[in-house]
Amino acid sequence: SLTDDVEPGAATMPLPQNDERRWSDTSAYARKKILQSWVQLPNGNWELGKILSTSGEESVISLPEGKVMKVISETLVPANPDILDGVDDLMQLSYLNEPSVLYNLNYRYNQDMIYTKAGPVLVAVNPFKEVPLYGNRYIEAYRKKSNESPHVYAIADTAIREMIRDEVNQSIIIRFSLSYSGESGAGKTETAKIAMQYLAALGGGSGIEYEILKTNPILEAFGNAKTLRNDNSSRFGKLIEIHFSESGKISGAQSRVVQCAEGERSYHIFYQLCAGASPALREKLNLTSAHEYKYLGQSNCYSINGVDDAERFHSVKEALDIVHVSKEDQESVFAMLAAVLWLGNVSFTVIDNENHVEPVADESLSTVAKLIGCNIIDLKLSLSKRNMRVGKDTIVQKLTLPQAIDARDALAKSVYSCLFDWLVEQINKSLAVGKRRTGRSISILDIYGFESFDKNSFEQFCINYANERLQQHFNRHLFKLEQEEYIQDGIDWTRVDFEDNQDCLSLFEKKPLGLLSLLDEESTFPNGTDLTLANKLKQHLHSNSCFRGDREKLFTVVHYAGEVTYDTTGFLEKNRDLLHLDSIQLLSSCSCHLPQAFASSMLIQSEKPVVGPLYKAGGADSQRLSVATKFKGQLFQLMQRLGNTTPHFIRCIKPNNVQSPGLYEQGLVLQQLRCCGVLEVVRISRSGFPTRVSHQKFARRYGFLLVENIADKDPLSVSVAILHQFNILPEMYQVGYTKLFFRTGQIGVLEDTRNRTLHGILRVQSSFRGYQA
Ligand code: AOV
Ligand code: MG
Repeated sequence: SLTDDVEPGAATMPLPQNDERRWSDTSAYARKKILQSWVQLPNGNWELGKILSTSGEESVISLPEGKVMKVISETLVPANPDILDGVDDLMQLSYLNEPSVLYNLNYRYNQDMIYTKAGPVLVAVNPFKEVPLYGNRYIEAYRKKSNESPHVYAIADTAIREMIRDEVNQSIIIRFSLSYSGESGAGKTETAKIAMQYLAALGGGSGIEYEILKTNPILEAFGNAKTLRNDNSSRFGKLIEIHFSESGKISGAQSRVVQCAEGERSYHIFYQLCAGASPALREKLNLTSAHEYKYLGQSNCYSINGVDDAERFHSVKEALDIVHVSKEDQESVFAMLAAVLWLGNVSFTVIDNENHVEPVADESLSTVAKLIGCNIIDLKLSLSKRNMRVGKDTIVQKLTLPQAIDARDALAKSVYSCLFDWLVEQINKSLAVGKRRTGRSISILDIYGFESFDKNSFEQFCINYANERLQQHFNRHLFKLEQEEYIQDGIDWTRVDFEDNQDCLSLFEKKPLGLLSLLDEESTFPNGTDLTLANKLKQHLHSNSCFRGDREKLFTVVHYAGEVTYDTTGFLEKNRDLLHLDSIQLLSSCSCHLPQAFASSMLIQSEKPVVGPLYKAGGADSQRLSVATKFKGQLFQLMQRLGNTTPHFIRCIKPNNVQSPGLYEQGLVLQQLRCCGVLEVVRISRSGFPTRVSHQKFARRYGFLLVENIADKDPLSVSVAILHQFNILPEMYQVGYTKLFFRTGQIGVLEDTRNRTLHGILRVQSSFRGYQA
C-alpha cells in the first residue's frame, strides 16, 4: 500500500520548523506509522491530510475536497487518530504538537465545550455567547462529581477540597498573556465571576455569599470601561479573598486592588449616572447628558450594544445598599462623579503677557465648587497657582495653560481614584463584619493581561511588569518547584527545560540600576524630562540582554511574551503623581465629608514610612511615593498573599478579535497558546508525577485497606505495601525519600476504593444501629 512507503523513523523525522520543535513529540512519532498528518497551508493555517506516498524528501498528501499536494516531508506534523478527537485533557493526545492542540480545542469549541484541561491548567476559550454550562444544575453536578468534564466549577471544587484536606489556603489564578495582539476580552473577569458563583453556592448558608456576588456590579461600574477590544475591560487588577469558617461556610471576603495610573477613562459608572439618575438627583448634581462632558466625549462613543446604562445604574445602587453604603453616602459618591465630569469642562483664559492662565468662572467651575463643597476662590487658586518650596521659602508659581490643564486633570484623577479606593474599603468592611479570620481562604485573581499596542506608555509599562511577576509565579510553580521536588526526593527524573524570566524581572527591579529605580530617581530631579529619562536608561542598561535603547524617547524591553517598545513621553509626569499639596489642601478645606476623607487618606499615604525613594514634586513639599513604587508595593503584597497558597491556574483564550461567537482563528489562538506555554505544561505533566503524597499521609489514608497487619511498620513500608496490594503499575509511581509521586489519575483509583470501603463500613454501622434500635 502507498502508506507503507512512509518511514517516519527514518531520515524524514518530521520536526516542525524552528522553535516549534520543542513542542513536537517525535519519539512517539518514530515508533508508529503515521497515516494522517498536519500540513501547513500558505496562509499559516493547518489542515489535516492523508499521506499518500513519501519519496526522498517529499511527500504527497491528499487534503479535504480532493486536493492533492506535494510537500517537504520534514514540514509534516503527525496527527492523532480520530478516536482522540476532542479529548478533554490535552495530556491524552498521543502526538502533542501545535496543530493537534489547535484542532482539539477547535473541535470542542464547535460543540460549546469551551473548557479543556492542559494537565493541571484549565484552558477556557471565550464563546462570546451564552453557553448552557452554568447554574444550579451544573453546580450540583460538579459538587457530586457526576459531571467530570473540565470546568471552572471543577477547579473551584478542587480548590475547596484541597483547602479542607491539606489545610492550606488556595488561589485560583485567572490569567492570560499574549504578545502583539489584543489580549483584552479573553474572559478573565467572566471566569472569575463563574468561580465565585461556585464558591458562593458551596460555602452557602451564612448570607455573605450573596453580598459577595453582589459586589461585582460596583467594582465593574467603577473599575471597568469600554475599550476597542472589550466592551467591559477591567482597568484594575483584583484579588478577591473568600474566607471560610472551620465548617466550610463562607465567613467573609476581601478585595485587594492593584491600580495603575490611567489617563482619563470613560468608566461605565459615568454613563450609567448620566443615563439613570432620577430627576431630583440630576437637579442636585446639575447633571446634563453624557454628550455635554468633555471627558466622556473624547472617544465619541456613548453606549454599548445590548447594555442599558440606566438599568445598570439601578443595579449599582442596589448593590451599594447591599454593602451598606448609606443613601447619604451614595449621594456623595454620585456628587464626586459629577464633580469629576464638570472638572473636565473647566476651561482657562490667559491673564497676562506671560501666558499664565486662570479658570473661567462659568457654570463648570461653580458646579465643581458646589459639588465638592469648597470656596470657588480656593478652587480657582488651586487651578491657576502652585506653591513651591525652595529652601525655607515658599514661592507661588503661576501656571501656564498646559500646566493648568495637568493640574485640573490630576485633581479629577485623584478624586476618582480616591473614590474607587473608598468604595473598595466600604465593600471590604461590609463583607468582613465582625468575622474572625480563623478559617482558610480561597483567593481569585483577576488581573489585566499583558498589553502591547502601537504606542506603549507608562500604563503598559506597569501592567507588563505586573504580568512579568505573575509569569514567574506561574513558571516557578509549574516547572521549577516541580523538578526541584523530584530531585530533592531522589526520584528518577530527566530535566525539562523551561524559559525563566528572572532576567527581565531583574531589569525592572534591580537597585540602583534597574528600570524602576532609574525612573524614580529621574522623577525626583526637577529638571528631569522624558528625554533625559530615556537617555539615562540607555546609558545604564544598554548591556542588559532584555533591554534595547531605541531612537529618542523609545526603549524596548524583551518580555517573556515578546518585545515591547515603550515611549517615555509622559512617564515622569505620570510617575510623579501630580497631585500637589495645594490640591490636598483644597480637598481638606471642603465642607463635604468625602473630599475630606480623600485628603486625609492622601496625607496619611504621604506620611507612611517610605518603602521606595521619596519624591519631591518639582520642589513642592508633598513627599509622596511615586506611582511606580506604589504599584510595585501593591504588587508585592499581592504576590505575598499568593505565595502562601496552592495555586490553580485558568488560562483564558480569545478565539477572535471581533468579539464574535463561533469564529475560531487558528493563528490568534496559537499565539496565545505559545505565550502561556500551554504545551510545555502538558509535556511536563505528562512525563512527570503531578500527584504527590507524603508516606505518613498516604499510610494514614489508605493503610486501613491493607489485609496484612501493619501495626509496627514504618510509613514507607506501609505505603509500598499498599501500592503492591492494589497492583499499581511500577511506571505509574515513584517512591521518594519522603513522598510518593504519582502520574495523573492514579490516586483516583485508590480514592475510589477507599470511598467504597468507607461507604461499606458506614452501611454496616448504620444497619447495626438499626438492629439495636
Ligand atoms: P477580560 O477580563 O479577559 O478582558 P471579560 O471577562 O471581560 O474579558 O470577557 C469579555 C467578554 O467576553 C464578556 O463581556 C462576555 O461577553 C464574553 N465572555 C467571556 N467569557 C464568557 C463565558 N464563559 N460565557 C459567555 N460569554 C463570555 V480585560 O479585563 O479587557 O483584559 O482588561
Ligand atoms: Mg477583565
